[in-house]
Amino acid sequence: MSIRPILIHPDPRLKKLCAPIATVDAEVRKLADDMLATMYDAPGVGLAGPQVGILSRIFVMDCVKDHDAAADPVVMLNPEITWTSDETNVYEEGCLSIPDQYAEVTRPKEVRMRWLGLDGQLHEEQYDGLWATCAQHELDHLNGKLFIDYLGPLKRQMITRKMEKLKRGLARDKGNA
Ligand code: GNR
Ligand code: NI
Repeated sequence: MSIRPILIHPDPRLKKLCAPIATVDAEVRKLADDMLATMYDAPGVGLAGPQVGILSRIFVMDCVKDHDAAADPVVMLNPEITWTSDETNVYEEGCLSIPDQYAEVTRPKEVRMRWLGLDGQLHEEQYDGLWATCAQHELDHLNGKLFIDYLGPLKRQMITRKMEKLKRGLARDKGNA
């Protein structure tokens, strides 16, 4: 299991439509393992392929907040939303690719997801609360969409400028290492 570097916005790879996963093979299982390790290390509650530079329709999530509770890692391949509630929910969202920036996003409160599991079987489950928000946030990543795309242009531009500045600093630090 290895921790992979997380891409920081703006990056063209975070804006791409990701391709479906054709077969569940050893490479996909290794990728899922690495993504879970990377997510828990960050720490975050979700991580999508493009965030580690893999433009495939895969994401991982674990929204168990209670540190004493058992972990509940979920790996979704080729995920689809098959139903959304009319009722919406506002969540203060963040993203590992947009560090330390948070904003309220309105989304359906509940979603029904269908996906291919690492077991090669189709799964379907309904999610609520942070799980539902996270699943939608991750699915957006597979379609090249970030939570800041739901904000007004001014807020989005302010965050993007901060991230450009952060990346310039990181590049400079790397050069001086
Ligand atoms: O760790 C994360 N927290 C989070 C909080 C509210 C809504 C969505 C998320 S997902 C985020 C990790 C991430 O960037 N996944 O793509
Ligand atoms: Ni994200």
